[in-house]
Amino acid sequence: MAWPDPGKMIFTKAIVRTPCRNIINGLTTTNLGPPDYEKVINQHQQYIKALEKCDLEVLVLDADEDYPDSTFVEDTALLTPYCAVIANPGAFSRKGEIIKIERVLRDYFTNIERINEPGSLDAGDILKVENHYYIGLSERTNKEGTDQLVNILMSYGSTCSTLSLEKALHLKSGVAFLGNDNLVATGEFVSKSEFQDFVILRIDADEECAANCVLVNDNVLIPMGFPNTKKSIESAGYQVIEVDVSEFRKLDGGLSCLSLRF
Ligand code: CIR
Repeated sequence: MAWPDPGKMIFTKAIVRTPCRNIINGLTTTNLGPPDYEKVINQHQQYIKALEKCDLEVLVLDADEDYPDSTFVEDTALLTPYCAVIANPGAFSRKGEIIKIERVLRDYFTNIERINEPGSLDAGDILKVENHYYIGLSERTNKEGTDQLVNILMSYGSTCSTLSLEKALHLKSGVAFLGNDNLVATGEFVSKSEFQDFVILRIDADEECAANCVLVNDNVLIPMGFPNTKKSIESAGYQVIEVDVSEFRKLDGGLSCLSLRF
């Protein structure tokens, strides 16, 4: 079957989930302490405004107290121009998040695919570069999950490659594609052979959190408080919108994790 050329991704919609009060019990590898719920809600609202500024219609799902990490919706599904792939989160406490997300995605996608046990996959481990998908093998995404995803994506005419993560939680914790061959990268990703054909905008260790930025139509959303990253992305010709996600960072979350864009 011939599938349409993905071309430059123009997003029109985003799905976010209101953080639940139970977010204070979310998974974390940091020692930054629990997030402050009021600040969390405030930052989430600013995040929604930033997406709207990028001309996205934002669907805001209700908070789900059963799942402390459920505001990090990006991990639950991979949305492509051809299908939605429902992930199978690698962390046990997050597995059930996919049930409600699938119900929502059914309104927007005809083709729904799934990663099944024993495969596990967090969609934060997938970096889309036009019609090619880089898939990170991480603590959350295993070989079986990766193999299933490769089969699914290839059946829609896409290409894939996999790479192993050494330290980062998710692939997109440390790398972002900004179009025009530009890749923002930090830490272990700067020297990965898979990325050497890109123009790498290198983010130094003191601003490593800022590598989790997102191109949304004509803007790049970056986390607030990282002046060198801001300068470097602006110098590459992008319009930047800063969003404060410091409370989410306490749970290893960043900008991309907070929405599904399509
Ligand atoms: C977790 O550990 O699953 C959440 N606390 C953070 C998820 C962040 N998601 C992402 O980087 N794609």
